[in-house]
Amino acid sequence: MGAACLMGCPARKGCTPVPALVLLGAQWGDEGKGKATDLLGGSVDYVVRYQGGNNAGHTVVVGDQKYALHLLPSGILSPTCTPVIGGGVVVDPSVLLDELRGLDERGIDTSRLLLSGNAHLITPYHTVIDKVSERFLGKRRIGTTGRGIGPAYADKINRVGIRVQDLFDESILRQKVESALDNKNQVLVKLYNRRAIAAGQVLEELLGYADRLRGYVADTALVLNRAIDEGKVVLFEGGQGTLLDVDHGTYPFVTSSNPTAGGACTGSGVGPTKISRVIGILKAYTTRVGAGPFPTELHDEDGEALRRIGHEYGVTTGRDRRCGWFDAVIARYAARVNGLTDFFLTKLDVLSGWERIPVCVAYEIDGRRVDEMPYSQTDFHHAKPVYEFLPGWQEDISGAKSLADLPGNAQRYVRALEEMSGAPISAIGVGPGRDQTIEVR
Ligand code: 2SA
Ligand code: GDP
Ligand code: MG
Repeated sequence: MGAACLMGCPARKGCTPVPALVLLGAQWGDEGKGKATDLLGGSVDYVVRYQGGNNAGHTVVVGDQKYALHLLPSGILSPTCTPVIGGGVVVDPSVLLDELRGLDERGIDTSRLLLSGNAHLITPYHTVIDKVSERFLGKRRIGTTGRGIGPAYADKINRVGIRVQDLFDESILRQKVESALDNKNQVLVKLYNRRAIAAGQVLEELLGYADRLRGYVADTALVLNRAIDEGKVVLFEGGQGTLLDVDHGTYPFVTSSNPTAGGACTGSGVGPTKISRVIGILKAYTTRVGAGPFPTELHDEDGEALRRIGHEYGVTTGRDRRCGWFDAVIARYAARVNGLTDFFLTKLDVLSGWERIPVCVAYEIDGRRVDEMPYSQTDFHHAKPVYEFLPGWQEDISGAKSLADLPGNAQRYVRALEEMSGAPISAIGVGPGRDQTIEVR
C-alpha cells in the first residue's frame, strides 16, 4: 500500500491525507479488517477501536509472525501509531491485561495504548450471564461468543454499568457492584438456578486491576480531537460487521453495538464532519459465525472448500464459520448505510480453482424478485439467492502485485463485484501477508 495517500488512490502529487477515516466490515465480520488496518497503520497516527470488545478477533500476519488481537486496536503493531480504546468499547480488564502481556512478551511496545475512562467494563457476572442465558435460549440462541458483550451493553443502556473510571473511586465502585449484583443474583438464582455471585469477590478482583490500568487511562475524545486539529490522521477500526450491527443488522442475530460508520462517532467522541473516508472491507465470498439468516450459505462441498481454503474458523472461539457465495445485495446495503467511499476486496486468492463462481445479485422472496436488502426480517429469512455465474480461474494469484497480474477472469470478477456493490474497489487482498495486497487506482 502507498503510505502517502489514504484517499483510495496511489500516492499522487497534491493529494492530501484525510483527517479521519473509518475501516469497517461490510458483511458479517471476519472480512480481514485486522490486516487492512495493519496495512494503513504505518500511514496513520492513531488507530481507534470504537465498539465491541473481546468478541472481535483480528488476525494480522507480519512476516512469519501471526498475531490474533481481540481487544487491542490492530495499530498496536505499528510502532509509529498510537492505539486507542474509545468510550464505546466494552472492556474486560483481565483480557486486556493478558493481551498486553502477550504482546510485551513478543517484543511489541504496548506502552502507547490509551484507554477511555468512559469505556464500560465487562465484569465476571456479565460473562456468566451471557453464557447461561444462551444455554437457556436453547434452539433460539444467538450463538454469542460468550464474552459478556451483550450483558455489559445492556447494563450501559440501563444506566447500571461500571466504567473504567469507576475503578479509581472505591466507594462508587462498591456501590455500583453491590447494587448490580442485588438485581443480577435474583435472576441467576431464581431464573437460571445458578449460585449467587459475591459482591466482595468481584470488587476485590476489579480493584486489583486499577493500578495496572491507571497509566493507560485518558480523555481519549479530547486527545483525538486535538490530534485531528493538529493535522494528525486518525483511523477508526470496526469490529464485527455491518450485518451484525444492533440497529442495521439482522436483528436479533446481531452483536450489541454499532460497527457501522455512525458508531465511530458515538464510540469515540469525534464528530462526523471530521471523517472523510469510510472503507468497507468486503470478502470475495461470504461468511458468518453464530446463528441467524444467511441467504447464500452453502451446505455442500463448495462450502467445505471455502472454509478449508479460506481457513474460516473463529479467531476468538475457534468455531467453524458458515460459508457461502458473494452477496451483492448485502454489499450494496453496506455501501448505503455506511456511506462507503470505497471497498477493500479481500481473499480473492481463495476463489482460485472454481470453473464458475456464483454471485448473488438479488433475492427471490415468496415468488418476487427483490434487489435491495428487505427491511422486514421475515422477508430476509425467506430470501433465496438469485445467482449470476461468473467464469472462474485456475491460477494461483497469491503473488500478484497489480491488477494486470491477475488472470482475465479474476479481473472480470473484481469489476463485476464493483459494479454490483455501489462503491469503487480500491484494494484487493490476495493473501494474509502485508505485501499480498494490490492497489487498484
Ligand atoms: P456477541 O458475543 O454478543 O458479540 O455475539 C453476537 C453475534 O455476533 C457475532 N460475532 C462475531 N461474528 C464474527 N466474528 C466475530 N469475532 C470472532 C472472529 C468470532 C469467533 O473474529 O472470528 O471467534 O467466534 C464476532 N464477534 C461476535 C456472534 O457470532 C453472534 O452471532
Ligand atoms: P477481521 O475480524 O475482519 O479482522 O478478520 P479475521 O482476522 O477474523 O479473519 C480474516 C482472516 O483472513 C485472517 O486469518 C487473515 O489473516 C486472513 N486474510 C486477510 N486478508 C486475506 C486475503 O486477502 N487472503 C487470504 N487468503 N487471507 C486473508
Ligand atoms: Mg474476526
